Amino acid sequence: MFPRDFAWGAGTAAYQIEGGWDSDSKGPSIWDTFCHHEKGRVFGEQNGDVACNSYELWEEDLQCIQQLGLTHYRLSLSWARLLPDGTTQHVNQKGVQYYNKVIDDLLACNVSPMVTLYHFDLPQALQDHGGWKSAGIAAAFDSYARFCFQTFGDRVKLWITINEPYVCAKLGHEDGVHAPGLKEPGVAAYLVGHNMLRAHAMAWHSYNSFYRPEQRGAVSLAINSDWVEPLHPGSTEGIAATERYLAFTLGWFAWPVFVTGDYPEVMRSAIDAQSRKLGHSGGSRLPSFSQDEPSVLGTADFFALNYYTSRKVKPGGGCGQVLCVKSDRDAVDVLDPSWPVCGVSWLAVVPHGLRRLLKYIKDTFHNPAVYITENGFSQVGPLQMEDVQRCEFYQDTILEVAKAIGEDVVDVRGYFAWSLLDNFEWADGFSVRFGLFHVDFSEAERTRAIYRSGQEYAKIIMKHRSQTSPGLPS
Ligand code: GBH
Repeated sequence: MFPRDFAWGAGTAAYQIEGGWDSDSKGPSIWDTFCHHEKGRVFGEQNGDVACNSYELWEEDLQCIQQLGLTHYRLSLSWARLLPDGTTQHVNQKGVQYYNKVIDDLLACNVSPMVTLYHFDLPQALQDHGGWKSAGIAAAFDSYARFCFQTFGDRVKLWITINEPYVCAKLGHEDGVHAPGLKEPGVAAYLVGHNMLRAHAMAWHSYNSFYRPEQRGAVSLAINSDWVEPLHPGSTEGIAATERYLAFTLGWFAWPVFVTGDYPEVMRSAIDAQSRKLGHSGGSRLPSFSQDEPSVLGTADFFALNYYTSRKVKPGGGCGQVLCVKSDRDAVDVLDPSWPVCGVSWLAVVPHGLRRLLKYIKDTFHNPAVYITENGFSQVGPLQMEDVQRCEFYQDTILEVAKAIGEDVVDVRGYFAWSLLDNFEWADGFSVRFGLFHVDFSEAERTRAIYRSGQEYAKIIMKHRSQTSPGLPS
């Protein structure tokens, strides 16, 4: 059912698990600043100062990884831990040592690392120079990426440059609910998304020219997308709204990289039409790619998808007389009442949406190799170690992945559960738990304990690994 070398993984991100926020001369990141100084933005004024304390407890994480029988582990590097002021002028050797140990330990246990360079935690020093809104950020990211390829690329063969540019752009610079907490609707998100694509493309070209010949790895960016369908399948407006919705999430980043080197046409025309309607003068709010820079087209060696949920879509939504992404998109999403919602309000459980999205990706983006780099199920409120719903969720979802491979012939290469551990869930703090392992945040030891769903995932992995390699020693 699953290819023999299928990647069975789980993921985490540096700020969500590491703690050690100022240990060993780590520099502050925008999430440190956001949590420490912005009142009322994060649940219970919580922060990632300690989180799971993985900076000190890495070996316990490794035990969890082994207990699950993972073949792959996805982690992110803290840019400000490696380069405290964001630049390669100052390298923090303690940070290098930490990640060297993590990578070496994984390999010693026969687990392959997938490494994300950027998972929401920009060095504050770079934010002070304009952050992702400034054009210069792309070169800074490229230097950081080269440093990482140079330092870790002899052992790391799967790279994600940027995690979820959509979330950084929209939640961080339009809605202001993520760091850096800017609320500059209708303009900043497009600029930030653009600079993230430029940064990603520069890093991919650096890898391709200078590191790939020797290191032979693969580089992509992780794109988050819900599966969407029209609320009223017979409505022409509904179908058009659904297309716009997809263009403004998945298409925003995948179209330039996989199809044309530019944004989806429907996205630009919708933005420009809205600008005209509200009398916005000046050029398009959606930047253009310069001919003088290396193209973003073709800068992904595989498709990295973060999928959590599905939506029904109808036309509408906006911000009155203010320009914003929502009104540009002119498409609102609603939850189908027949879909159960787990934990957080946004997460409707729709495993079949993943299969449909995978088929859509195959058909739209030229049949790429796909890694599902995140997928998970949260719990909120009364804690259940016997989390049977999440067990079902993983069974159902992995079955849909199997159908995508077996029946729709999508080239899926791996599946990464989100997350290895309960962790700092951004604006929701520690109130939302995505882990396969429970972490007790009330005590200093941060004890990890496997959930029933962790045991279930381990069983699934064991079953498939033995089925897919008949007769071979593991
Ligand atoms: C992922 O994003 C992140 O990569 C990961 O770090 C995180 O822990 C994980 O999700 C679980 O949340 O509150 O109505 O504005 C997933 C994509 C997009 C899902 C934004 C939540 C917010 C909906 N996310 N969305 S709302």
